[in-house]
Amino acid sequence: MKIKTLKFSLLLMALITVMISCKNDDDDDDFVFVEEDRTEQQVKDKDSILLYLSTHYYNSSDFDTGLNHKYTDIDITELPKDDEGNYLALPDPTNNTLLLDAVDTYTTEYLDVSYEYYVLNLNQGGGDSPAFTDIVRVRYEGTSVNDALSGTNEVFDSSVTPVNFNLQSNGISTSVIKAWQVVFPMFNAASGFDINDNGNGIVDFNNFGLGVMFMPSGLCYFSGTSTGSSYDNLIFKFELLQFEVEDHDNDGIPSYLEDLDNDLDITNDDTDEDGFVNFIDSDDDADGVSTLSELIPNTYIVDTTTTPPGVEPTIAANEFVRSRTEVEGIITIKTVTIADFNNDGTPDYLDENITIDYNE
Ligand SMILES: [Ca+2]
Ligand SMILES: [Ca+2]
Ligand SMILES: [Ca+2]
Ligand SMILES: [Ca+2]
Repeated sequence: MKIKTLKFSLLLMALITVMISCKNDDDDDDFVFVEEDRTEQQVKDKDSILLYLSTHYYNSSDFDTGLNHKYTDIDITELPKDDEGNYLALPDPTNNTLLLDAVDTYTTEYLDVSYEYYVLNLNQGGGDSPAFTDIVRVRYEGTSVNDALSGTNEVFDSSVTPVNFNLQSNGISTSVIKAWQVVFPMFNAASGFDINDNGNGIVDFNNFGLGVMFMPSGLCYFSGTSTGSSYDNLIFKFELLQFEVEDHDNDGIPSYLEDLDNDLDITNDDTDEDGFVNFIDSDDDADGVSTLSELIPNTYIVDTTTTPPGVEPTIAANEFVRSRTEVEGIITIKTVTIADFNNDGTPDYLDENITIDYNE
């Protein structure tokens, strides 16, 4: 039922898009929006970001010890200049480091363009790492390289309280920028947290991912104006606190596993070619048995009130937790496991010739 609504909504959105497009054709003769070429823009953006990284430094020695620094502890400062505006040497090099000497450089392909981006890793984090389709809980602050280079340092977006973002849009919810989908899986979430004893319910996270990303406009809003201007190269200071594995179509298969060709894009995998890609398709092989029913269900009951207390099961690599509840020391964990009835390497939920319903 939920999926039908989703499909209908997607169809509705497609229709609305068509209607808007038609309207534009009729009455917008005087204005033609032309987007910059992505490859050419990336060359300009790379120059801007490298200029920024070679003229700004951060308070590196503050991060030499300790695992719980905050993004608000990160101070990025422009190099001092002489009277003619020429940059001077790095002040106090014992405690400061030029960003260019501190970041790691990476490349990623996106929309047929090879993008270079830069990450300052101040703490990797001690927990697990999110997949590119998961929901992340973060604190962050966003500024623009272009602003900084022109002498302004406005924060266009931030959250000092933890906030959740889905790294993969389902086509209805708004999508985060590609930059976040690329960078957050490089870090680990917190190893754990303590409830603050002030009684205010505030949580102190331990050993979380902490860093700064320097991202070209093509991995951000590109020609969009969410930051106030187009083609902004963005800087995000961030803390990766927690994440939750996302299963967009709630079919039991985590969304990151619905990327069958492993190209880190789940919008191009459609086993049954019905127009609904696998991560929003509840019957991936169109054999009439839902994907969830083609997985083997299991329920574990763990009694932690006994002596010695019950021990939680090890969850297999092809097994996924659907729910977990704890009532008076009794933990109930419901899982599903991928089945391959005829052992041909294609799991039942992607094999249209196998129609076993494991819920019957
Ligand atoms: Ca894919
Ligand atoms: Ca499909
Ligand atoms: Ca699916
Ligand atoms: Ca099926």
